Amino acid sequence: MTLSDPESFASLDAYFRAANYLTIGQIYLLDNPLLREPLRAEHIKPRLLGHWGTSPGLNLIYAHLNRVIRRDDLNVLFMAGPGHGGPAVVANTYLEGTYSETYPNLSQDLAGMRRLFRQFSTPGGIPSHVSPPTPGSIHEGGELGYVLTHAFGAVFDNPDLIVAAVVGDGEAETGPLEGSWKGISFLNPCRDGAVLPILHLNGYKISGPTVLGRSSDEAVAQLLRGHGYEPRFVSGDEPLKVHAKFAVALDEALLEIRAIQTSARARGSVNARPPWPVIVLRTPKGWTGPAEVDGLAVAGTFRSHQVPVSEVRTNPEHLAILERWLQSYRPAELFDEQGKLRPELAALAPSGKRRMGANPHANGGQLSVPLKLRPITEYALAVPSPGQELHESTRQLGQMLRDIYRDNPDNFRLFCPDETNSNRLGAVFEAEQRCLVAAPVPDDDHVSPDGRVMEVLSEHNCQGWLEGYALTGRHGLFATYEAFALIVASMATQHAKWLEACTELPWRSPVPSLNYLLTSTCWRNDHNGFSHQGPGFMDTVLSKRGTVARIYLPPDANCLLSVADHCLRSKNYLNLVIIDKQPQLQWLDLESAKQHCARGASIWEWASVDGGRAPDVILAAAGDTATLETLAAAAWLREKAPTLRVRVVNVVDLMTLFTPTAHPHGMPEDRFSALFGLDTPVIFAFHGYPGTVHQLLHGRPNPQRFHVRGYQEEGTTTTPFDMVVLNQTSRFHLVIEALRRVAHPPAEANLLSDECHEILRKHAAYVRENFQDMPEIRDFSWRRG
Ligand SMILES: Cc1ncc(C[n+]2csc(CCOP(=O)(O)OP(=O)(O)O)c2C)c(N)n1
Ligand SMILES: [Mg+2]
Repeated sequence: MTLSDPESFASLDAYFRAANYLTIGQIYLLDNPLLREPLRAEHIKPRLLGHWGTSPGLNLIYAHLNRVIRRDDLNVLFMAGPGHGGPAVVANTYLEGTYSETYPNLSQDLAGMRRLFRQFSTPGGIPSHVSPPTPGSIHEGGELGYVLTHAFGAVFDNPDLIVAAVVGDGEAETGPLEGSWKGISFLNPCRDGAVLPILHLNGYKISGPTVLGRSSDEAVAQLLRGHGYEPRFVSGDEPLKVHAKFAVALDEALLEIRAIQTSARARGSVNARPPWPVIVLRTPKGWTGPAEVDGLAVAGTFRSHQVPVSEVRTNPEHLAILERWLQSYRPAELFDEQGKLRPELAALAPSGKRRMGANPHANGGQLSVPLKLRPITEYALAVPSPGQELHESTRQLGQMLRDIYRDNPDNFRLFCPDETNSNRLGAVFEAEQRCLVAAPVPDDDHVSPDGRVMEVLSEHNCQGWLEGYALTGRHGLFATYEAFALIVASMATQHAKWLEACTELPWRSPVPSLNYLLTSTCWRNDHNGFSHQGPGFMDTVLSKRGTVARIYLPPDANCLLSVADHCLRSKNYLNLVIIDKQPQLQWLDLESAKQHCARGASIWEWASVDGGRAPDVILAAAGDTATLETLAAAAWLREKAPTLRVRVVNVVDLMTLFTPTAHPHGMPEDRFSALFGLDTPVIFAFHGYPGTVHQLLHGRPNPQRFHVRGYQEEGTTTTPFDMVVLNQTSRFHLVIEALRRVAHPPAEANLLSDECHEILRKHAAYVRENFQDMPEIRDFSWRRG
């Protein structure tokens, strides 16, 4: 094969035609898969669903990647940014044989092809995107913008892997995609693999033109060079010529990748970001499809985005267009009598695990090695008596993460938008550096191209890198400000959907969970105020299926360690852990913490005053600040209303509040009533929005007896106690509510409520005068006895 000679690409072009044919077959055909009889309306699906426009580009790229994988024995993962080109990737995995190996009834023959076509975008079949059922995929591409961030995540610590990542020109307009070009500044060619972006400028999004599609090559080149890439352009609309040009560009790009890696690995280090290659491919949208339908141009326009000819069942002219279109690929030359791809074409695909649909990294659970975790006793705080000492709980976790780095040198990464220190996780820098592939400057603090602490001020990249890292079988934690986790609420939703869909596919091995640590919470954003006060991410996770979603609100350091240990061992979950980084009272010794976390929620006997009898009122808490206020309220009542029987319940695993039918962690009814009674009033102090708890309690006995206090969008830059006062969640609000709700209020109830109101008035005046909380608040500790 001479790369410069278009004619030498005849068989590769045949493969490309086969993929295009199968793509269209999936979108349109119910029957008559190889057009062995004239096409009739009854051969056409009643509902035409899918996306043709992006597909020929994906098919071209896939075919060319096959060529170089086979030639050079490369380890390549394919990611389609425009994941709406699902039928194209399915077509290719079918052609290379992985589809039939994964789903034996979709055999490589006429009957199998018929089923392949019928299953696409039909009830009981497969979705239209590059979804979990597609072998070789870890990127759905439904929500556009994440292909590069996933690609970088997949190649970190995978030195042998190349991800070919197709970026749509519409997708390139998204914020996350624009931010993800920066991945190369965090990619160390000595120890990481490579990402080859292929920017596919087919000119259009759904119905409008694209910015880059309408930009000159020079403008696009400047943009990409500015991002640190060296672009190569391929354009055209004659397949053979495009093949020749694309082959040259791909070969050169791979040579560059190899040169970058070889020289960096020979030196053993890098101190500047090398210019990584990118291919810019300009081919028409819906290329090789019908030029015109009903007098309107289709190929090369936005009209090819989905289904270019749509009235095929009712309009004989449309039917004829479709038939001509399908025949234009000359299927009889491509498939044999049995409907199998002809052997000389099948030989163009790589074999075994080198096939992109069979790449083991795309089924990362198979490769996953469990983390080495030391016993958490090494990081535990001694808590001889509850509520006596203040500690920054996340510091203990920082020590645990430090040792995880030490013991798992290529299997774990922390992702964080530059808050590792501020989140008190700084102990990791005793073992690991921040990553930046750039020349260091003297005042850098633990920054190195060899670093593996991933600090990038892009929550999208933190999330996307961790998704890519975890889906390829490795472990990680994303630590971020609570309010700004909402930036990735949509990505988290997509990842949850991915995991949810995977649980229904036995061939997909479970992958390490996606772990979040939300610190700098709404209650203690002392420096920042209102913009930084938002606990809403919890509600995003709460809405996901119980098979994948977990939320933990450890009240102190030892509970945090227990929860973290559990999460880092778990698979296929979104684990959300919320705890603040500020000094906080410590409640449980490690053993009690472990038991509490294992139960998910328990009565804190030592804080309860019920003499073993049914309580008058239950004070419940979920969250660190909520726990503090609840215990302070319990202490106050113990002193001021000693006859009142008060039970204190703490909830660390929020999902236990759900009924067992709503969530697998949901407490059975007898356990729930053992904690919360059947008709006892419950004053529930909550970390997040009060409505969240009400939602969880649906279906529990007498849910109206739960009176929930929590964050209600009140806040500013103020003192910690003023925050709980502003949100009516302070100890005094809890006391007032408890006295109001008990069936038989103690004689002194009214006086005590008045006293609470008086203290709240005093507080308001005090903080405005003294700019700090009153001494009795600042110095609160749990009284023994
Ligand atoms: C974040 C996001 N916004 C909007 C959409 C709706 N959408 C689906 S396809 C598409 C156009 C994509 O254009 P492009 O990336 O150029 O892909 P291609 O032209 O290859 O189809 C849009 C806007 C989406 N899927 N994701
Ligand atoms: Mg486009």
